[in-house]
Amino acid sequence: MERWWYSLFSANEVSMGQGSFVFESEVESFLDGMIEYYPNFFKDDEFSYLKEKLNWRKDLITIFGKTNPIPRLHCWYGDQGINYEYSNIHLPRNDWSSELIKIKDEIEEKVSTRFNGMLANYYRDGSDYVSWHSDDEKSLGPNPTIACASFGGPRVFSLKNRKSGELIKINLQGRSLLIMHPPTQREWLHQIPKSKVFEDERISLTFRFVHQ
Ligand SMILES: O=C(O)CCC(=O)C(=O)O
Repeated sequence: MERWWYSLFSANEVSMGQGSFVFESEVESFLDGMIEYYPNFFKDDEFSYLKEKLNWRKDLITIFGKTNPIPRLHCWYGDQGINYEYSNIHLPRNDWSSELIKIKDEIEEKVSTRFNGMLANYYRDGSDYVSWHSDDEKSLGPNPTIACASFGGPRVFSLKNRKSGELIKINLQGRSLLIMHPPTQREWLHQIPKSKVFEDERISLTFRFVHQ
């Protein structure tokens, strides 16, 4: 079963089925509050700063013996000693900038959770993507809260239930915040699928707490 929760075409316009209406609430919540979406969370779109100033990397990934570039750019920012690795890619740590700390502070205040690391992803166009996965690395503990800030153009974010295969899609807008509370990572996979239509560049910042 597939559900399109909604798509937002401009900051506050929501289209559902045939109709559209103005999105007035500050937050939409799905799956009994497990997922919260704040479409206009950030006052400013920090895309240009992030594109220019973050220490982007083009890493290689090996799957079933085949090595290819990862289909996006990425980089890791964290507290001293907080390192991150996924799919056998070790990401060198970068120090927080004051701009990143400001974004992190705003999110921590909303979520009432402390984060000590952030994985940034830069999707250059619709052919960049991240495939189905969950943020379930051991270092994140059994019940991680993941907060995902989006800047730049919109992209579809899909969630798939591990047991039932239920599919949910949310059109993530620039300046939005998506919070995945536990047990999202245990019960659902997520992805940013490849898109055949033109997509503006997008940067996501996913904040986590890494246990050392
Ligand atoms: O770009 C996104 O919104 C998703 C990124 C993601 O899935 C991740 O960092 O684990």
